[in-house]
Amino acid sequence: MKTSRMIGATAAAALLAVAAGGPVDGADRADRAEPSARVNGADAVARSDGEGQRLRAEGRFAPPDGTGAPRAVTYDRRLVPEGARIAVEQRVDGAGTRVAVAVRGLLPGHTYGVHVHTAPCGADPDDAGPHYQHRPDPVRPSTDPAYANPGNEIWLDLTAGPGGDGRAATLHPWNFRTGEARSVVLHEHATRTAPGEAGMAGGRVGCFTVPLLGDGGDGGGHGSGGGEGAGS
Ligand SMILES: [Cu+2]
Repeated sequence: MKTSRMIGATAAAALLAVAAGGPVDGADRADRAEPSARVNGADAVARSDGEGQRLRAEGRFAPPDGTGAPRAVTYDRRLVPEGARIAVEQRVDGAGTRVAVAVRGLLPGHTYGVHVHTAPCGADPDDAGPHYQHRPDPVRPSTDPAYANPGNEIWLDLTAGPGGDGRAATLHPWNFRTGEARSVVLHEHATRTAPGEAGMAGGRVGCFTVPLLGDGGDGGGHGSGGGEGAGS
């Protein structure tokens, strides 16, 4: 499972560079980005090409207000300052699912636990639900390392650099069940791995709603990870 945990900063950069000019990779350009790069104000764009499907979503953190939660919501303005930015990019192809996250404007030097969760963000940090698991743990909350591990979940822990920026990426040989992976949550510290606390990363300090691409129910063959070699 170690091999699926991180594909490294270089790969993350490559994945996030696919859509040029986003607010994280080019924050100074974001405010004058071409309107055509967005779809009716919904800052998530999905498309298909010969290499599979891609999705890119970007957001700017803001606190919840009386009408609900913004798409990127901060629950802790010290660790996730208002105005900090996040971009999530996903690629689904024969190799499986790649997810990359890039942030800007977080607390320099701080390490965040970051995971894909099952539900959209809300005004309440718990609204995002539990971690997405490829093999669901029958026990909740899931703190058994047999299930709460970076091969069975998407962990994107990152440490903000001196300028508050950070990035992480993963590759898993499976795809999400459609509609069951809907947010990326930032937590207050790095993700634990010991039995009884595996997957825990402290309080939820930020959340970004992303309609991550699933297997689409097109036969269900993706979930087993068959074909394409690779293994692990
Ligand atoms: Cu989490």
